[in-house]
Amino acid sequence: MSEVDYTALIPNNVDLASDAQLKRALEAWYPKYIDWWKNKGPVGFQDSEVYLRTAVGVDAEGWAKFGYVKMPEYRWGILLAPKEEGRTIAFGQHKGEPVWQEVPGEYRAMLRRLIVIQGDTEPASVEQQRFLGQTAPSLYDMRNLFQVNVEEGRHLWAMVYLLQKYFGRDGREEAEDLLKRTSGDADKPRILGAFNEATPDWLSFFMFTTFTDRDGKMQLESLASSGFDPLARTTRFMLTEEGHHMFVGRTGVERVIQQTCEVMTENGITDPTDKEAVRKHGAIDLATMQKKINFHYSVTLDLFGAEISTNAANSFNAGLKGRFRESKIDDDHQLENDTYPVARVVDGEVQIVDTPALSAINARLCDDYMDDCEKVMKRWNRVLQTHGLDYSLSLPHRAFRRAVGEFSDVYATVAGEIVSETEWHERKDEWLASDADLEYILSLMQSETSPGKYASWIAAPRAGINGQPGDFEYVKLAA
Ligand code: BYC
Repeated sequence: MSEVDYTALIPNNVDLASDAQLKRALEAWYPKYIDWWKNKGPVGFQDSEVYLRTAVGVDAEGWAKFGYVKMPEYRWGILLAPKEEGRTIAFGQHKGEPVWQEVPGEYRAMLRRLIVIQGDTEPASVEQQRFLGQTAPSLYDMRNLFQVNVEEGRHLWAMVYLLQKYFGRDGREEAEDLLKRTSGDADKPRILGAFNEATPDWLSFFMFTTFTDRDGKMQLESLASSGFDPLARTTRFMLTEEGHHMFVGRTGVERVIQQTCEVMTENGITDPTDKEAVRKHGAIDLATMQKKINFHYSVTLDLFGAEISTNAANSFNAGLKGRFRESKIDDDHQLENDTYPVARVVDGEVQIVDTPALSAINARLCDDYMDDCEKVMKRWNRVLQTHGLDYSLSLPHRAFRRAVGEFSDVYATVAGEIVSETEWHERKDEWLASDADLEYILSLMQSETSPGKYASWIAAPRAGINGQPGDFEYVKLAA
């Protein structure tokens, strides 16, 4: 079944109507979810009509319809990519066996942990972004924020479905707990570090959706090859939504760069490091953007876990979590005799060390992520080149400012040079936005709600959503 049943309270393509127990569990969870949405989701705008897309099918083409929706009435649902008949496990010790339609008993705890961690990030990001609607630089951006938010909500539904359908009472308890932890909360924080950081301004939001949602893509890609078929099918559909989130981030930052370049060109500013000259015109200087890149990228690298990880080796071996685009990799997909080059600290410097490939699964995924991020940097730098600016943005070294893994015990510069703790702290303003920089960004966060108008620090997008014209009213603000 690939069409989505919208007549049910919970839209779905999993024939929920025929599973009374699951239907009851999900219907009992629904009001708690709505409570969470209203209390920890977007502040304000709950009565506004937002031009949102809703999935109506899971096929590659035409899966979404667009229309005005009040966010609490969004049709969150359970959508799985179509089942592939005859699918077999693609990697690990069970390679070649039929995929599992039920949870394999021996891997129950491991699988539950992966699903809970994935599920925990989704509401966390909504919580992190909850105040941003109030300072949106345009209605177009506000609508994109809310689209991202409702879809993260749907991704939570996706994980809750798996927990409630396949993990019995434990699963129901985990589903409740997903609504109880809160981003940044001192007592009950979200599980992973980056999801407890604040997202106080729109540049942070665009950086987050560029870098942290891209971790989402990498992790979902690895789960999309899972031998546990319901997880693979769920994550495959989530990936189609994730694409838009990264688009919002990448083009968001690109538009900020574009605006800065235009301000520099129009006002004859030739020194890219002259931040005051740029700020005088209400734009964001390039050096501060570089510092924001340094922060968001390094925080996100930590989300890959330790480069060398027994957890990752076990979940690969078990056939639960593969690598990025596992089926396209040309090797035996079991890795028992393979090695992988991992960057480690040896004798006070970063060296590449051949390591058993199974234990280096996280390192490899992180490398693939870095390659993907480099492509983004190329696109951003193209804007600078087009404007003839002699400046380029770059990713910091993998060892910079790490809290998890190989580099968590050392202090490294953005170039990867290991320095003393004292030197690092003395120099950190060279690499990270200072309080004054962050205050400047915050001072720019004034909402712009006239259709077709944009705040001073960001350029208009190249095209509207779903082909809409430039002055389209993406959010009809409630009176
Ligand atoms: N913060 O063996 P290790 C997304 C814990 S984003 C705090 O190094 P492992 C999204 C770890 O839990 C994608 N704790 O790592 C984006 C473990 O604890 P226990 C989310 C951390 O397990 C934007 C211990 O340290 N999905 O979708 O190999 C918006 C040792 O762990 C952190 C997933 O991550 C950290 N950063 O790999 C919305 C996929 N890192 O269990 C959504 C599911 C590690 O020993 N998760 N720890 O107490 C996983 O695959 C793995 O759990 C991880 C860690 C890749 C996260």
